[in-house]
Amino acid sequence: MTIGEVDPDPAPETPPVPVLADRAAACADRLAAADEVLLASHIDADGLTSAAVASTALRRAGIPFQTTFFDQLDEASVAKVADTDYDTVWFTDFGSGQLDAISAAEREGAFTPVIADHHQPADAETEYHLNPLLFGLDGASELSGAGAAYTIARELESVDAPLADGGTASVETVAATAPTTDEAAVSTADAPPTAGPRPPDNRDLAALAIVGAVGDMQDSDGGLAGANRRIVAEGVAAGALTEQTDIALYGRQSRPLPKLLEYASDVQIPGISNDPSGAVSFLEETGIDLRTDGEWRRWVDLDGEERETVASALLRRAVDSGVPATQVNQLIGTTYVLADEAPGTQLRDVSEFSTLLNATARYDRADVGLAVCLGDRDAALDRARTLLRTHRRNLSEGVELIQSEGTQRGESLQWFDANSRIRETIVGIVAGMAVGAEGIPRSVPILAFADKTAEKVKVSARGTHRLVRQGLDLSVVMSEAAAAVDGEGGGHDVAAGATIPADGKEAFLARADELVGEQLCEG
Ligand SMILES: [Mn+2]
Repeated sequence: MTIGEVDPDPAPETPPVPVLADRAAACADRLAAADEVLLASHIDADGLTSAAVASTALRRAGIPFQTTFFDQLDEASVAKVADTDYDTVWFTDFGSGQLDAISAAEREGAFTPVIADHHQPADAETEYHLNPLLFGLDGASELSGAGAAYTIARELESVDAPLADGGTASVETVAATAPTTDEAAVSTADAPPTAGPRPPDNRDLAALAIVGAVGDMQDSDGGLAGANRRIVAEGVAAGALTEQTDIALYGRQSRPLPKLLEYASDVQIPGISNDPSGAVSFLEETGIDLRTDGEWRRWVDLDGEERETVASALLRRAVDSGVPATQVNQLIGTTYVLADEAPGTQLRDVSEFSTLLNATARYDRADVGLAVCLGDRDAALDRARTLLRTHRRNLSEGVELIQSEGTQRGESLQWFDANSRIRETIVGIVAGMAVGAEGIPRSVPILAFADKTAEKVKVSARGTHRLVRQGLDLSVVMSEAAAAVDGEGGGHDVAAGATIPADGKEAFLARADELVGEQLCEG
């Protein structure tokens, strides 16, 4: 196993995604011209990192702003935004899919939108709309919401910062509460401004942009690709990120060695995966020291030689037990490390960082996740870790529930109705994790329903890249099937969601089944 790094980009003045540069510059100019900006972002790991990238860039540029989060941008939340006094609203990690509602508000003079998103745009237009899909890039795999925000952040560098370095501290840096309920108005709350001098450029924010991309699962098939690779290169050049070839198991930084192997679920290795004593005896056979002062060591505690010993033994074991070569190859992959974070913490590894953020966002604590992104390593980080423990328990209980009950089969899809037994904010993650287990085939997409309110149901849909290659586009399925029952939906081809009236479930399901059937038949 060798450790390799990407070539550092020698030219910080080169835009990270050249094809987006003009649009990013126009967006930055519009933001710089605003008296005060309302920053509205999505509640998930990509949305939180988007908000962190955007708010740090605004603060450094001396542009006053407030931040707010929505778990879903719909007509009601756009109306709430329109009711505020802000004349400029920067939407990150959402906005494109709701462009019809947003551009209608713009035409009425409510606000000027600036959008940094990567979801499928609705059929409407606005001037300051930055989305990779508008420029021939793949929004599902090449650039995330945080990456889109990053391209604008790089253009905001050239904006003067009269207040930020003026010492008067009159710039109000504001983090958000989490107005996720339907009743909540746009609300914002004070947060301590992040200290420190303004760096020479915003390339350090590439690290957060990559956490967002990985949080949106853009690193499948051997690391990040496309526009994301340029952002990685900028992060490496700025010293914020390192790229390594390493064992591709979740938890390299924080999990005890036996758990690292036991919990690894992407590639099933007989006698190790889901086998606590098997994982321990496998490690004992490698002959490396497994404990320090009685405590299990973690992957990050091993030196290069020890890592190589364990990785080679693991590959050998996989091959010997008949794991297909394509899967064996997946055990080693490209990993990304946040160079400034302490080794052995979740923040050091982009995958673990993004999971930590999801654990805050999905439990109405976007403020905690944002504070961690902005540098809080005390109370907010403690709180985030507690939330993560709860999140893990809920995920494994949710997966167990789906596995024990199995899915219902339609013609072209499978579905599971969790009612209130799985939180609607994590039902999509749970459905994705459950796919591939016994009785839950990968050959058709899965739809999972969970109650949102008494009247509304959340639907999360997950497919596979193979199904997408066969023609599946869940973004279209969710938006069209939702429209058929007066709901709203959208997202990506491989993962999408909708909110529908509770009494529209059956009609929604029938329409979705039909649409998936048509897509897979034509594709
Ligand atoms: Mn996203």
